Amino acid sequence: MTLFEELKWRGLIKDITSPELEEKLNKGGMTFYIGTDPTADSMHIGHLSSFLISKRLKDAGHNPILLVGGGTGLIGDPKATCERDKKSREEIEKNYLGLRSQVEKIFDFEVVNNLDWYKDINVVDFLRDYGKYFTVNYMLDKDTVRRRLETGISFTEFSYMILQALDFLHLHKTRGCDLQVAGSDQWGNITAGVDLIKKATGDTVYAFTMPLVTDSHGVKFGKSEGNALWLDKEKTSSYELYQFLVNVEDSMVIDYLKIYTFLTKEEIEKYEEINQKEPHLRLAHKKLAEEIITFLHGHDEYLKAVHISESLFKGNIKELSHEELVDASKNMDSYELVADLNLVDLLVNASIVSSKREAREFISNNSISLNGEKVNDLDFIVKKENALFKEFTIIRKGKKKYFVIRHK
Ligand code: 545
Repeated sequence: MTLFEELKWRGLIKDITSPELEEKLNKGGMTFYIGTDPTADSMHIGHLSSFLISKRLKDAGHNPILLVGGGTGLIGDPKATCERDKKSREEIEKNYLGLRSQVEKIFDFEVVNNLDWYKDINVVDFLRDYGKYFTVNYMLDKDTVRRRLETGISFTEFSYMILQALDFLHLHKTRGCDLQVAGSDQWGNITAGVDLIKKATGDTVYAFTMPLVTDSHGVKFGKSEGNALWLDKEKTSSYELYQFLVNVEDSMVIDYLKIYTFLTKEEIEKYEEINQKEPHLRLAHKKLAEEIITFLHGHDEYLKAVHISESLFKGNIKELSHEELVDASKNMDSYELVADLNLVDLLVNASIVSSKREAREFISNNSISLNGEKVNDLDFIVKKENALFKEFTIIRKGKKKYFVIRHK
């Protein structure tokens, strides 16, 4: 398969600016860029898919530039619904530094900051030299703007596309950048750049976008969870990532292998076959988790996540290290205990059961374990001194439900 055929097969191509891009992509040697605004100090799993494309293009002989929008982050890409809350310059700077170090660590690509070339442009030059290339009609025609005319869009966010277009022009002039890549929501901003470059230099440049990654109900990938799935393992542990990935829908797991891993077509088709024959083994899910966690945090982190998951499944809580317990407990409902308390009251207070009667019932029929040991003594007292590391009492209710009691 050519690169373009592979990107198509993986479902990574939604819109392209012109058909000749296919041949240029297959030939290699293009300088391209993908940008991200510092709306947080870490990317989350929903942003990974488009950034992985930059590695696919680099591996195919293209030259990547990653842009973190220290400048555009101060303006705010207009959202579909409403005006963004303006973040302080300090917060944008903190997010910029966090995001920059994250993308440098995950992708060993050069990272540029568009604040670097905005800060030297004064407002008169901006309006004269760049504003001249944009008619208001053109800008109103963009979906990103049109959909906000009802609720109102500030001049700040209205101008955003000019800045993103300016970036593409700047990178084209200074780095020979001829290609921008992004998720499909960026089509308007990207084509603004393609058009600006045509007007300002006469050159033809290219872009393609990838489809938004969702689950089978159209919910953005990683958003079905309550908490966001961050690529920073201090925010989202490898174990939490593992739990999410091994539980994605069967109908979607093969598509996710295409989008989120570097497995070959043959390897993925093998998993497709196994997944149809023996879905209960969840081998495709485990491979998805292994590939993503290993890519992000290294194989040891993946092995740790598997160890935690297997220990909890078997109920061997005592073999978990303190760090593993911290990670495992992030996925559990938790309750804080400030003094020793009998088990029946604790189960009720922690909403593990709905009544004292139910508590006695669960305890009597052996459905409650503490730190891996069955407890069926109705007068049992839960004590800090018996807690794991004097900190955790892990309560298992039946086979699957875990709760963490944190002893203060
Ligand atoms: C700014 C200046 C440029 C080129 C691009 C930009 C950023 C772009 C944008 N991109 C999105 C983004 O998300 C914020 C959270 C990321 C930590 O807003 N105007 O910054 C997302 N992008 C990745 C994909 C995207 C897009 O980072 O392109 O489609 C999500 O998958 O929404 O010169």
